[in-house]
Amino acid sequence: RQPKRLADYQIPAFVIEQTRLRVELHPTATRVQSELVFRRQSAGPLWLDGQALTLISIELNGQPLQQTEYQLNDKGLMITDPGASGSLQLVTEINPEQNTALEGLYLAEGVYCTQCEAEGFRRITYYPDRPDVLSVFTTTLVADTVQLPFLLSNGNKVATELLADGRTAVTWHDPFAKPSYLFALVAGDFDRLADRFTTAGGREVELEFFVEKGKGSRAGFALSSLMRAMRWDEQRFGLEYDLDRYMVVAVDFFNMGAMENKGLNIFNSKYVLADDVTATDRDYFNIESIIGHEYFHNWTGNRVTCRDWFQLSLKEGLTVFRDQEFSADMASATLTRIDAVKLIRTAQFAEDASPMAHPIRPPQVLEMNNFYTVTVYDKGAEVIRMLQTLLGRDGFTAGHSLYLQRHDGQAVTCDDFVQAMQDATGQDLTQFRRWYSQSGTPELTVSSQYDPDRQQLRLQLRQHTAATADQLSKLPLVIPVKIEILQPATGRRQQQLLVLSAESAEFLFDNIADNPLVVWLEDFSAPVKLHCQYTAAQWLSIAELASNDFARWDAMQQYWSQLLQQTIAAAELPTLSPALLALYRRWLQQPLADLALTAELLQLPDFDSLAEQYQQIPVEALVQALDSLQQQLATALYEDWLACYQRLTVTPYVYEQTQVGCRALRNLCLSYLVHGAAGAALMQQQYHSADNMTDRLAALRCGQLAGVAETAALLKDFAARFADDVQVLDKYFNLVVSSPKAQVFAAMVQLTEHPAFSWKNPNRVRAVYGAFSQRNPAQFHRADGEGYRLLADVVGRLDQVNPQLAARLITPLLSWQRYDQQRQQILIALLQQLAKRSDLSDDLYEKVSRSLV
Ligand code: BAL
Ligand code: ZN
Repeated sequence: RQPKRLADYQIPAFVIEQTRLRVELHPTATRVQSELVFRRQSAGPLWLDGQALTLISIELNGQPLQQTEYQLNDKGLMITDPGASGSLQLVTEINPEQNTALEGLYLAEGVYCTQCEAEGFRRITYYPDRPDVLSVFTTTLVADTVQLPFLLSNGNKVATELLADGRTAVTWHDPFAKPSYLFALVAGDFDRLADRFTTAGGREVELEFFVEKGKGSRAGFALSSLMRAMRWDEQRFGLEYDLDRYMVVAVDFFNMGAMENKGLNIFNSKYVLADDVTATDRDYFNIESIIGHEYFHNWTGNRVTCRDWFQLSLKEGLTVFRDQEFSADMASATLTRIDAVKLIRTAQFAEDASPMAHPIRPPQVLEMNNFYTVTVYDKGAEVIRMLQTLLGRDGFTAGHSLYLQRHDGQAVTCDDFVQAMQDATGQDLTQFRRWYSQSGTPELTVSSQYDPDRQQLRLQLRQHTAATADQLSKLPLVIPVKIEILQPATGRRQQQLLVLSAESAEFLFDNIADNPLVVWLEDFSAPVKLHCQYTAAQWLSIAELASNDFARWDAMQQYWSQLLQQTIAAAELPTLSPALLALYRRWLQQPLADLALTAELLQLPDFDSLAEQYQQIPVEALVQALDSLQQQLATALYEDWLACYQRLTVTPYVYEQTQVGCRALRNLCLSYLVHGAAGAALMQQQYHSADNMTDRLAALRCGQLAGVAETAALLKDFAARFADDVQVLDKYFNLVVSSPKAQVFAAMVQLTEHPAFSWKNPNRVRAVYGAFSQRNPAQFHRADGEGYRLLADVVGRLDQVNPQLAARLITPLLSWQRYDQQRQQILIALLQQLAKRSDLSDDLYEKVSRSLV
């Protein structure tokens, strides 16, 4: 199998100026007529990608083409010389009902729906399915509108015609030239929720949400989030919406979170539907962030798109950065940052250490679906954030505007983006560009020396990036390091940005009167691993004194991580120091104004964050140490957890930040209290009295993770109460599979027999097996390999149904080098078994083969 390489990029031989589609919908035989108006722009044949299509007819300029005039294979269709310009008419047939891969056009639960990014359009008709072919689309959908009253596509609705046979033909025209990956169509029956938005420039926009019948009332928050996102992009970046309509459709069958198709976003229902009884604070946060993300793509992705798929981070890194900035303004800035950093430190650092390591602009790809990764998205966003830190907010905003102005309507590269930043600010970003081509996690080692006689502070910084699976040699990067110099004795403090661009550097600070304490990497100003030899007392001081709230949380993470490393190395269980207990007590008795931050400060790091410190992960030791710390904290501070829990008053549910913080802290207290004598009663009481999903679910989760026997009855009640609600059932599945007890395996078998479970629905499969592998370290990493075998079976079974999903689920099995000999042997055997299969999809083949190199 041949990967594609960035270095081989060539401009397409033909542009498609107009694309006219007529799609006659039928469950098993949908007919797609297309007319492509083409013009040559360089030498070469006209190549049209096509997969799983039946070609019915082909005409060039109105004349049927003979079979000798074109070549057809299972990847596409080639016409050697169609002339300098002309029009090609094609008719193809597809089977949406059989399409369980959920790429291209598929039919699920009575809704026709498309997913074309990255290469799904080629499953609808033959087409140059690459992002640098931009075309103006006119699309007619034909269907029985009694069954399918809403026939939607991109742009503006321009005609509706009742046909003689009783069907209806609805035509849409999108005036903005776009690549095929942004094409969408939807046909179905929905609840519709609508509103209007007036842009800063006075354009009236119709906003429409289409959701499962009966759930229209749950789309209100998403709709209001969309309006906030539209206003925010005007105010922060001066960007207005450009069409008369903005439509969002929510479906339960979807491979990803959402998709930014021009004027017609398609969303996974879980990121649209919310009300207080069924959605948690976290769900509300995610909905606002993803609604924002897809909306922001309208400029960063749609108006200016990618030249080729290697440039994916051009739109995704930038748009994740934009959605993070939006969430920081709408919700809590500190918590938004903590969330983003947790993801980098767990999933992204793990990806760097895995056989799938790649830079944010990968140089080669076999299956593009495998590169919608935390590296491309989230490390990509960190790279954009570093540009903002280095150039300043005004400089960054000027660069962003120049980029969009210069490239509006074009398909461009990451280099074009950096060039615009450089041109707008006059700063040389030559070395900075290495972040795009170099993979791996840089390690930043820092130290400080204070000379009291000279009142001088000397800071030393050194960077090193270890070889990764894809790349042996590494070069120094430009690393912005935000610091604060604290002088605890006098309370003086100064914040500073250091820029490390060589392998090592020293920085001198004069007039430092007292022995200082340096807070390193405020706000996680670069995606690096920090090595800093502080004592436990110093970490606790930073957690108490730093000006930067993120840095306070980070100091607690470093504190716990260091404690666990030391005790695990000594083969001991950790114990709690009086200083730690005193600090925790102070925070519990007098929480900070930001209760959500207080909750984060009082929470132990999770297994994955701690595991990232190790080349070989000591699974049992980490699980035991975390259990032990949880128990010790629960016991030592029992009265304080209880008093804090009882002091925080419960008010009728509203999703707003003060209440969110209050619930977070209260539920954290409960997570400790469930280990004590009164725990079960408190948990039951909270479960039954909650007027919202956040508190109800938290009660269940606390009980489930602590192994409280009474949880079983509550879980049963929960499943029955929400038996008809798949969004909530997914939460139930998550809970069941997070049980740290061995019975979880039998419970998972039962879940697959649940009437709501379907192997064809990615949400259900993720809710069971994705959650099991990601949230249950004790059972997933069982030494006898039972967890690994289960996941390998599931992946093997899913590959034929939905290869994209299978390849995502396999991720935790790939990093066998990170575990001990016994686990390594089990994992290698499982991967080898998969590798032997001749029918393996490209998606799975790429991952399995890279892991076995
Ligand atoms: N473009 C795929 C979905 C997203 O990142 O918005
Ligand atoms: Zn995106």
